[in-house]
Amino acid sequence: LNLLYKLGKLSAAHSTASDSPLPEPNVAYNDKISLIRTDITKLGVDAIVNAANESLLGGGGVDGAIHRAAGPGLVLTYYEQITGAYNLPCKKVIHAVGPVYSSTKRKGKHTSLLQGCYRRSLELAAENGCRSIAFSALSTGVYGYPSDEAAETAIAEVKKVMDAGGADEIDRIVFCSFMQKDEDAYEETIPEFFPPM
Ligand code: AR6
Repeated sequence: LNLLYKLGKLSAAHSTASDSPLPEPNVAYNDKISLIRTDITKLGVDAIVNAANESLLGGGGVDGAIHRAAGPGLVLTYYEQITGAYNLPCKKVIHAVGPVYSSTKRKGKHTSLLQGCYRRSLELAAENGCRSIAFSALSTGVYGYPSDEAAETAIAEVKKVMDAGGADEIDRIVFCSFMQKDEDAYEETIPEFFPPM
């Protein structure tokens, strides 16, 4: 993959971009955006974004993994949109409730809900002094959002926030995928919005 060629340069940049160590991303698109396929609970970024639900009690998927790795303290504070990370290596967890996908619903509705998750998470990260953030692929598991549509919405919204200066205080934005289908969707879509350096 020709996008891998910047990895050497990227890892040098990473050591200064944040005081949180991060495993080598799979692909770097510029100094700020990268893609990694891993278990998000292992990432030592300032904030990870959980794909939560409205019950506030945790659940399956990435939510369950985060709760198991964080330990029981997380449940106590989970009514907040941003919490401490307890036993996780990150510093904060942002709990975003993505939309349930329905192909029969008006497309604009779930698109705007998913956009709001990415926008609000970046706002919360910036407000809380987080310099690095890793997003799980919100709504693409139990909530059934098609990977390509979700990736396009996620990446376009992050770019929009960046272009408006809303992520100026954030050094690193990581799209963390877990399944091959989501990694493929990001790999295809990110270069449309962030051409490789
Ligand atoms: N690290 C990173 N990504 C993960 C991990 C992990 N450890 N485990 C799963 N994923 P989902 P949703 C990916 O179902 O669709 C929960 O029960 C997964 O491959 O976790 O937003 C909540 O409590 C997928 O790409 O979240 C809600 O009830 C992505 O995380 C509901 O599921 C999101 O899949 C939310 O559904």
